[in-house]
Amino acid sequence: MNLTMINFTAHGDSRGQLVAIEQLRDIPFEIKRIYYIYDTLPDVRRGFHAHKKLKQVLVCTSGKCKILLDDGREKKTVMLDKPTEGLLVTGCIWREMYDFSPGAVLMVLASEYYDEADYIRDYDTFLKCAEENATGE
Ligand code: T46
Repeated sequence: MNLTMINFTAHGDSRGQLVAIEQLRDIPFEIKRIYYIYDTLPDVRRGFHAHKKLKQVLVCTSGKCKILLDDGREKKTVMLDKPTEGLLVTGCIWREMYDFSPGAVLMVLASEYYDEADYIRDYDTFLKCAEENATGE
């Protein structure tokens, strides 16, 4: 599984840091939705699903958290701990988010409006979708 990390430029000066994120420039899709996850307890695990069509970039703007990515053949874990770094997640990838540090904020830039029909929440159904993706069916 190839992971794509996107690095954002920090415009720092004596006052602090600023990161600007622009669709189709910094993000390889039009951004239709932004949501963020916060106030998450340290022992909480979220996600447990894949998406059919959705593309997303995950940025931990404050604190840190881990993202488990599973393409049905391989699992990889990514630590997000920089507000200047985004993780691109496209295709049929199972994801779990965990080990949120106190005060962590996970911001997600998404290519589509919220649509429950785009979620694959059953792991066996995900495995079929992942296999179809891998074989180009
Ligand atoms: C994903 C990971 C990284 C909405 O009403 N609108 C939204 O745009 C979203 C994302 C969620 N919701 C509602 C649906 C649930 O009642 O918020 C509640 C929590 O959502 P969910 O349980 O899906 O949250 P996570 O953290 O398991 O997953 C989320 C995204 O849903 C998902 O697309 O990739 O973050």
